[in-house]
Amino acid sequence: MKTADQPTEPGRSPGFRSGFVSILGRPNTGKSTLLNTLVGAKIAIVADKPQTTRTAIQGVVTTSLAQIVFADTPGIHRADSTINKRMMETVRAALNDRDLLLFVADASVNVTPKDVEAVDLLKKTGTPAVLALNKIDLVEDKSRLLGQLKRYRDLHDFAEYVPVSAHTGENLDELRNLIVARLPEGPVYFPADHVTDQPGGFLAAELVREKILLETRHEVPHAIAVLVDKWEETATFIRIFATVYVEKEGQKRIIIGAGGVKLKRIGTLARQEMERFFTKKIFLDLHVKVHAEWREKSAFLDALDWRTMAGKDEV
Ligand SMILES: Nc1nc2c(ncn2[C@@H]2O[C@H](COP(=O)(O)OP(=O)(O)OP(=O)(O)O)[C@@H](O)[C@H]2O)c(=O)[nH]1
Ligand SMILES: [Mg+2]
Repeated sequence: MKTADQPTEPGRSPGFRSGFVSILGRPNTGKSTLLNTLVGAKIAIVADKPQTTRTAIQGVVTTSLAQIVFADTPGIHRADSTINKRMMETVRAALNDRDLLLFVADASVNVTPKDVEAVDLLKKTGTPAVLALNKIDLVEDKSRLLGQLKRYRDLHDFAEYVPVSAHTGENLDELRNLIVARLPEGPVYFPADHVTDQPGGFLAAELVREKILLETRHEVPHAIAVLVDKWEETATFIRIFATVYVEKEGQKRIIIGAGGVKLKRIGTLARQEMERFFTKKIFLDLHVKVHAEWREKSAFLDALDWRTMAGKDEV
């Protein structure tokens, strides 16, 4: 499995379709889960908390007939802090120059004015959008889905309406085929085994953050950032030194837990998943540090984002 590859010299075969598709929607609707299922690899972290995804995550699906270059994005929300404003800048950037937009909505909750605002963002672009009404596995009364689809049809003239479940995989083949059918004929941008542009250090930091999100609640998930400080790799193992940043002493205590038990559990869960992804033995060394108001600090936010990662010295 390759990461951080540059596109190869584009090849082209007759009838081959390819293009760029952004995945957009309100927080927690299952955008990242959908990306992972479509790509067939866990490249974007997932949690039952809003604003899990903080930046654009690339995921590439390649078949013999087509290549879809997806960009998963942060959930559309009203931004207040510097980090939230950046997240919304990422969303806006992902609206431009795309062949298609994939709008993900949650079938298990009612449509709210915030969903209407989110759809308005897409409407302004004029780019065709497919609606994926996700989490249909949670809706027992399937007739409810018709009402939901109608609500979205009233909001926007979507190119397609597809009820799906990113968990069970229901209708995902159909969704993929509908997307491919709407892509132009084009080149092969990436080798067939390329799944993402994200560097290993970013994926590792994200996995640590995911395990913390699972273990914490209230304001703590939003106050966490993870940076890989050092990465030592051999043919058989990777040694990763990472720092978990929090904003307050109290949050540090929560993450470490009594006798360090919670931090140990977080480390074990993250390490196990890294071993599956990188297919090497992992040694993971985690430290927790307080960095007051890091969410407002531009240089620190640059270091967190895989596109602008500056390295620890510049943090
Ligand atoms: N039952 C069910 N749960 C789902 C489905 N898809 C996603 N989820 C759950 O919904 C929650 C949010 O999933 P994410 O993929 O992190 O959602 P997101 O839209 O990427 O969220 P943000 O990154 O915060 O915007 C997680 O608990 C997922 O397990 C689905 O099809 N069915
Ligand atoms: Mg996400």
